[in-house]
Amino acid sequence: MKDKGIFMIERTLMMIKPDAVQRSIIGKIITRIENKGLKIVGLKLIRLSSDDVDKLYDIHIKKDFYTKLRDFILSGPVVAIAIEGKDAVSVVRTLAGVTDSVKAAPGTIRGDFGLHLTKNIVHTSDAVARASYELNVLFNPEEIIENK
Ligand code: FUP
Repeated sequence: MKDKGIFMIERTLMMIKPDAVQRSIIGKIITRIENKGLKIVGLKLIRLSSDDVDKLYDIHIKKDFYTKLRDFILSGPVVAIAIEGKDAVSVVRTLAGVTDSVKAAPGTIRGDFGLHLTKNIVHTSDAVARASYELNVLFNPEEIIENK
């Protein structure tokens, strides 16, 4: 639990999902990260392997929606973004909005750009330890660089 007014410089992962890449809204999403004052410290367009998806979503593998989710993530390229800044994990999740785009508030990425639960525009890490794990799944160490 953080004290009031105390913040941490954190790193987190945002992944722009195939629906958003296909709709050519990569730039609009990246602009929101930059407007917020967060720093991009890693960025690439990639196609994930089935193994990558299993690692990224390991906690969901047994769930009934998993096959649909994996097929969707494999359906096209994604953009992996390593982000650094004050309380980056929670700030980036706030920028993304709640998981179901139908329910996500206006002003959030999901709230402004989508109407789906599975095709929900972006993935974001939900905790510092999880961010470290997920960044490691999608980036080689040398692909994340200082950007002061
Ligand atoms: P989030 O942390 O907001 O990405 O949400 P979750 O970890 O709860 O869900 C992971 C992914 O599974 C999301 F992209 C949405 C998808 N999902 C479904 O497709 N169906 C469900 O019933 C729940 C989640």
